[in-house]
Amino acid sequence: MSTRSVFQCDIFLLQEESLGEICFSLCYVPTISKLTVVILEAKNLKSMDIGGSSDPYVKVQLALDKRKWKKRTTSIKKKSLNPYFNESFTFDVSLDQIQRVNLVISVWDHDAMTRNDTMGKVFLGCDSTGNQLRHWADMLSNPRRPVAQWHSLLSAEQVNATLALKKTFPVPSKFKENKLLKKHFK
Ligand SMILES: [Ca+2]
Repeated sequence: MSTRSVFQCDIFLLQEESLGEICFSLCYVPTISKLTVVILEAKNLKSMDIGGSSDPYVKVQLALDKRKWKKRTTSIKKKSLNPYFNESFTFDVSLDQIQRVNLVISVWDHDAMTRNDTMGKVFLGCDSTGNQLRHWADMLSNPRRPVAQWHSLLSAEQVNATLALKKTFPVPSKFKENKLLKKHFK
């Protein structure tokens, strides 16, 4: 097995750790510069509280040019691992800005006495890949039509690392091949 395929295997295993899934719809209307995100529902979330449940709510954040830009949150659903939200958020985002935006969706467990905890995260937009990028591209190619899709939640650490990596340390494509590393360690 080559170094590259071992690395890909590790990423696959990380993504397999189940943190549940979230379903939301996206709709962009370029003529009025409106992005609408509807948080529909989540399922199979992790239990965070004693008693085997959680009190989930969802944060909807926009990052423009890798900086935090706009943020909204849903209501809290008490004691549920399969919450139904159906809450809609509309943001002013121009056609120029929509090309440079990342949408970060995170699920949190509300705690009355202690700090709220993140339960999982996913991001879509100009820096996303795979399933997330597909959903984003579907939205852009179908203006005015809401496009709903399920997404597997990832750990907050994993999503933050991906976003931060691109922010501070863009890796040139030649390094991704690992040729330089192999040369060094021969
Ligand atoms: Ca809680």
